[in-house]
Amino acid sequence: MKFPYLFATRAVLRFQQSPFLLPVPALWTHPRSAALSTRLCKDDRSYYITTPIFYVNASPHLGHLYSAVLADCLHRYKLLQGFNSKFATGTDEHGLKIQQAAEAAGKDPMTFCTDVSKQFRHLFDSCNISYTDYIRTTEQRHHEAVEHFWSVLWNKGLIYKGSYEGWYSTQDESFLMPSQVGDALDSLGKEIKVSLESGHKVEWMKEENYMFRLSAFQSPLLDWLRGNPQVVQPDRFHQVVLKWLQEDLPDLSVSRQRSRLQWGIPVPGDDEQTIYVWVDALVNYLTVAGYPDKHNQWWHVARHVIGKDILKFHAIYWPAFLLGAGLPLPRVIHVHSHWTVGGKKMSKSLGNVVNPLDRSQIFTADGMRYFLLRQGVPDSDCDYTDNKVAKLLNAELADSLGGLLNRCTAPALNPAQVYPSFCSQSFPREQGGRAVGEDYLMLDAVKNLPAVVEKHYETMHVYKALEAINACVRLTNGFVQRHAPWKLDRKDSEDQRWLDTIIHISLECLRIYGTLLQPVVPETSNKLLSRLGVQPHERSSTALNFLPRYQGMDCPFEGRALGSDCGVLFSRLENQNADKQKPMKTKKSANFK
Ligand code: ME8
Repeated sequence: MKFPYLFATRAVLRFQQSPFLLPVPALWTHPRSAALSTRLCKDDRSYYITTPIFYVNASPHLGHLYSAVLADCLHRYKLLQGFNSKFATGTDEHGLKIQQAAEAAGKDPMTFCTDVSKQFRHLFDSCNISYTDYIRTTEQRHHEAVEHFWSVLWNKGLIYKGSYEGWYSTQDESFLMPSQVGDALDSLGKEIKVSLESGHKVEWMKEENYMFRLSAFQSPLLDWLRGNPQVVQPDRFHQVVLKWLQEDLPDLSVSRQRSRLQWGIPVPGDDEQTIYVWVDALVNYLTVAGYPDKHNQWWHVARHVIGKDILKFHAIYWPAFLLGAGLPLPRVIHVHSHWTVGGKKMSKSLGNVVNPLDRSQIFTADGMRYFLLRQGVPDSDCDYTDNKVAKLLNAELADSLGGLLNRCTAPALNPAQVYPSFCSQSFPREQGGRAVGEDYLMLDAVKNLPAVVEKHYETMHVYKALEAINACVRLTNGFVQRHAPWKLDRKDSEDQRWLDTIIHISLECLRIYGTLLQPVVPETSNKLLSRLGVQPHERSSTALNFLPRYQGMDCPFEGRALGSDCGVLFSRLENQNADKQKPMKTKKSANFK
């Protein structure tokens, strides 16, 4: 993926500056104090995470679900840690492309937006996306927030009347420099100009409108990024933004003539102009936080999950607007790469769009969540196939994790259906019992797992967290296999104690895995923890003390009855050759002894 230099030249932008152009007001004091204020509140237990708000011009696809699942995972993880977490998603409903899509559908824009927005909401509800706020930019609360935000920028002299002449992509709702535009042929063989980055058609636009003094923010933005090297993650995207900012940064057109764009919020005090859809859209994050009156609790802890396609809007325009308005900047912008299909971007014309609702009905909500988070790598694009989903889920959720639970709770090994006792003579802290060297290594790995997982969740490298959990599940399966408890003689009391110890340790491992997996596969984790008899209040990150009996402490679970058997943990998907997009049959997971 190449990132074009978005601000290569100023030549195409010609604007007349307002005769009343004010100096940038006290701007130079904001960047550092705003950035600093993001570091001061270390003990604050508030957490605020957002997804992009999605355009309603088309139905949701796999990529939209991916962003939502990533943000949901972080939100759920923070709740486990005892944070007061707010999580917002929603739909972006204004702009020319929505106006045109509604026209094409023969619906009035509001009905059209409501219909598609409901589809997004239904998808997210079906996949257990536990948002605390679902925002639509057509809501009154948002209208008020945008008007207020605009007025603040206007009153600070950061917006002036000018004229814009240049390329515009309606599909991307984005202005482009000539260096970002190339030649192409449309479906009828006609020559057109397209955005080199997105491939979408661009048109020459010449309009009187309002301009934002983006150029004044070049150096404050550079200071902010250099002073906060973790603010755009992963680092490769941080570097991309730094590079863009070293190019020219022209002022930005922030309105469109109302005669061309009616579907949007009018510029306060000028009914001839509509606010640019990206200003409108970005302010959604503030609206949810309670702007303009009640945003303080949330705004200084905001973090955004976005796809790489909208990096420029979030890492340049948005912080510049916020600095201009005197508001703190986001703590982190978590950027992820894209899902492709057959190595290509999903698009209606290629017919390769993956419908996430269909897929979640086939693979289950947890199955899709697990797949997306296990295979999705923020740094680089990933290719989707149904076959990969089936293979991964069978191997890791059905066989490895489900098989382990099955083994350790099977009535043949655990007829009393309790969390059995740990015997420290069988598994002493120093060698000498029945445990071998590899068993001690396994205990170390599981003990360290919560810290490893936390580090990866925090940086949104969920796939690494899942890789680590899965490696530990394999170690525990190896432990059970190595000691073959089904071969032990139950009539021999020493054997019985050792058998109980093996099962106790394995259940403790499963308890840690189930607790750590809650943000990723909430239903499966609930099933697992309930089967182990772990109560809801025993599932937070404070409960991640692994195997207290080995440390010489009491274990609250020892001797407790297991929860009732509620069937296989995760059903195997029978048909591995699933790319024909047929619904799959499921069958019970492999039954180990
Ligand atoms: O850009 N793989 O909305 P949008 C992974 N309304 N993620 C993908 C993806 C893919 N192939 N395609 C899209 C907009 N996404 C604006 C945002 S925010 C203030 C306004 C995800 O419907 C990814 O998060 O085009 C991307 O940034 C977003 O959807 C774009 O969604």
